Amino acid sequence: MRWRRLACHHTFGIPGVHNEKLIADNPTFNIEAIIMNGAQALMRTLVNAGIEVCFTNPGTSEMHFVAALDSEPGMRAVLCLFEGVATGAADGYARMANKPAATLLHLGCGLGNGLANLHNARRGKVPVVNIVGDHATYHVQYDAQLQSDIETVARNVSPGFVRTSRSTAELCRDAVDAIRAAKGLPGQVATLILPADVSWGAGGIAEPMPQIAPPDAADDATVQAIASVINSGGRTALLLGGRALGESALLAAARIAAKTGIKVYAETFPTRLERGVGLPAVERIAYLAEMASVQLKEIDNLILVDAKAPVSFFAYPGKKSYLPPDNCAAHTLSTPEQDAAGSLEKLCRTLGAHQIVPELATASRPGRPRGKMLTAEKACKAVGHLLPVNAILIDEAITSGLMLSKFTAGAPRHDLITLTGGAIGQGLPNAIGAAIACPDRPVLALIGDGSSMYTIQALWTMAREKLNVTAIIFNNASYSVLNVELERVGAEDAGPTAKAQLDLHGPVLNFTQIAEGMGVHAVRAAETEEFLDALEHALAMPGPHLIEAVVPPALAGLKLKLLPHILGSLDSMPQPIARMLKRKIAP
Ligand SMILES: Cc1ncc(C[n+]2csc(CCOP(=O)(O)OP(=O)(O)O)c2C)c(N)n1
Ligand SMILES: [Mg+2]
Repeated sequence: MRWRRLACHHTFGIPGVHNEKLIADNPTFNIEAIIMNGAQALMRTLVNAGIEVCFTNPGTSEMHFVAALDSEPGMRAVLCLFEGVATGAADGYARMANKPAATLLHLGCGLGNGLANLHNARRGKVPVVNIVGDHATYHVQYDAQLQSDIETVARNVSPGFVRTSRSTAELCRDAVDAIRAAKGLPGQVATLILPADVSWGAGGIAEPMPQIAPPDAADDATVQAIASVINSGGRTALLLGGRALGESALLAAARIAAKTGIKVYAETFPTRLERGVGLPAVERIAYLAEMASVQLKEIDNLILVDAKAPVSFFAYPGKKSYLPPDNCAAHTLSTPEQDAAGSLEKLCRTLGAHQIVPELATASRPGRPRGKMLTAEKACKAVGHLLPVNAILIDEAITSGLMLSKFTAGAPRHDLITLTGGAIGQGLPNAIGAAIACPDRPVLALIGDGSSMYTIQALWTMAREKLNVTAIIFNNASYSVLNVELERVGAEDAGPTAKAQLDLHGPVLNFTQIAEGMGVHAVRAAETEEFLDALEHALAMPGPHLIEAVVPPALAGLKLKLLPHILGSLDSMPQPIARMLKRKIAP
């Protein structure tokens, strides 16, 4: 009935042909195949596969896909005003929904604008399905203005799946391959390039939900071998990454630790870490390589669970790149292709630890921060003091977030999302995706001022979609962390021009005005009480909200001067003192 009605009113993308005539002339034709163009069939295929959200920034070559949105109520389209917002939103969505969203991007330039956050998704093993429009196949030969090599742009972030669909008939099978590539483990960014004529062509055939085999846990021999390593008596640590940071994996790891006394670490920048009251507290490997070396110093065996052995974020003259000690052996319990939680549970049973009561974080919120002037530390303390139950916490606060983990360790249960690939501009877009994936959960995004400006347009989408996000932007008028890096790389003779490249004074950004200009309620807080009031208000009222925390850089003055010297001497200090200093500087 619905198809009949549609058939009478549309040309279904077949230029110059009346549908009634098409149907009359082809009585044996699959009616759905006649009436769906490529874009409509693709949309249906995505929805069939459980892809229900598309973060869009379209152009002319994507117009049939845009038009198809109205015929597919199962797809929520969310307009983003920069491609980096769309890709970061898809990343945040998948981290929280456990399934991919689609992006809709405009040719090579649009995809290129979205690359940094696709890079973060790739590093986080997060599934994303990019639909990138292209010129019609016959138009390519004319080398029109927007013509570019889209596949080359895509390959860097989508190494496992880049395909230009060649015909409308094949489009949905291509889409299924893309969805399979994205959703299988490890999750990845898959890019399907959609030429305009493949999109508007008639005869699109929607595909059903693709079947994806569940991942296997580590095999018995591997589990036995790892159990022997743990029982061998050497100092052993588990390093959990990727999908080993969810509740069941963490509980299994904590039981193993309670039974055997081994240490448990989490990777530096988790894709999604479940933490807070009732869950095991795991220590993350520090960002600063010298501190990570302190954490790893006396370890003989490092057991990797969906994680890589830690390496320094950057190379520094005279410093190590690979951080485990020379005599430490790395063993793999489970790879990113495998079931991390299942592997840990198997190991737990093999070690006879499955009945052990693990150590869990107990409720311990910090008190209300005091003192008139707001600092980044006090803002983090306020977040720990007020964090609502079941929050999603996004940390791109860079130096201003140094104390965040400490102050939220005993907060109610929450998820933590971090900057997996180091490409800043992730946090605000991630907040959009997380809020859409989990509309009933409060989202708090803590973002550095410098980082926020890469994708500040995210605020507009938050307002338009009425998302329950509280964005806290730390206005320290600086790329503060780069001052630390300037010292660490040994570029001592940096003059005023060099320093100006790290300084955001003149003009100082006014995030409250920026937010209001995009329809987001905003408050500027330079005092502790103002910040607390603003946060209490934001958490009590539906979002979005922006709180501009005007703070001095967390690492400045003497602290900044001393840091390189402390880092340089950690290795030669007695281990308890080195550990104590590490906890003080970056808990
Ligand atoms: C895409 C990208 N561009 C540039 C950088 C280099 N970078 C790292 S941190 C940083 C500045 C961060 O400043 P802000 O967010 O204000 O945090 P703060 O250091 O002040 O705490 C820059 C530019 C990066 N990591 N990623
Ligand atoms: Mg800053």
